[in-house]
Amino acid sequence: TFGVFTLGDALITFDPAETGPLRYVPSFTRKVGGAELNFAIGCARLGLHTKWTSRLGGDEFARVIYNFARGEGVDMANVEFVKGYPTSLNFKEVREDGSGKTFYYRYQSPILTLEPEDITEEMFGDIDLIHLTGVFLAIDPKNLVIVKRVLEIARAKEITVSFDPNIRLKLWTLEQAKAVYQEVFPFVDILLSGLDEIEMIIGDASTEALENCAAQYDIKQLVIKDGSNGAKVLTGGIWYDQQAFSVKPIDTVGAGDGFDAGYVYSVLNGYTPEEALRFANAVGALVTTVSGDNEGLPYLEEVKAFLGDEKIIER
Ligand code: KDG
Repeated sequence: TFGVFTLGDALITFDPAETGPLRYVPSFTRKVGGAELNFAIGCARLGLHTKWTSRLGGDEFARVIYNFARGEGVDMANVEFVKGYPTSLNFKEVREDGSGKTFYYRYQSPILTLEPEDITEEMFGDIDLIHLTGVFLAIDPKNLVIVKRVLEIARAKEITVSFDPNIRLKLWTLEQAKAVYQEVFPFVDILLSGLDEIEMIIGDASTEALENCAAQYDIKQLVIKDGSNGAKVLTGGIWYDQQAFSVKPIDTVGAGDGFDAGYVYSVLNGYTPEEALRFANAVGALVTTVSGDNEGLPYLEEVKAFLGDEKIIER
């Protein structure tokens, strides 16, 4: 099997018991979230050996996150508990169409204690791909130093790097984000961006602008995710695209992370660009059919059944 490395912050996510404005929602279900952890769980469910590097608080919620991720089969060797730091919280508002809003209580995240020296070459011995996202970078300016260290190790060891900008304007400004992405993009092999996000970053999502972006940063696969409109990839100078699957979304949060996991799985397994987009679209679609940021992430046989490639006997 292939080895995947990611790093990032996790949160306790409070999913609303009802749709509609948060102020009218009296009860919530306690769940687990965090973009990079969602990705890690997605990879683990598809059968990849997935290492998640993180720091958790010294509270009860930290245990919830740890046990949840471990139960999902994520490699937790690089995860430590830090006393005195509370677990960050995320209250979600979900609308009827499954889209939502985020209300963070994220002021002193335990991941602030992660230092560049904590990243060692030994962590990457069995790693074939490194996946990073903009959420970790948005949490603290120091995290760019950590990410650069990871990227330098990736370059030295010739490990493929995938990156999702995952813009969170509640955590930093677009100007800050753009300045940091400019430093990261030259190291990225596979860029997995939402259409709206790439438009924000490069100011224009026309074919020409995207091709210039890929050329400027030498991005081997520029993947553009457009939700229910499907996805496309520019690779080897050619565009490929695939329509999205039609599902009834309940909660769209985490769909992009699921897509990333599906795409990475496909690349590692040598799928063609069309096959990779189709597989990743399927994972993203399935995520939206279940409430929670990662509960809907499918196991490999579920994706295959969804795609009609294999049958699951249900009764
Ligand atoms: O991509 C899903 C994430 O946004 C969610 O799980 C919470 O990590 C999170 C964040 O910072 O928004």
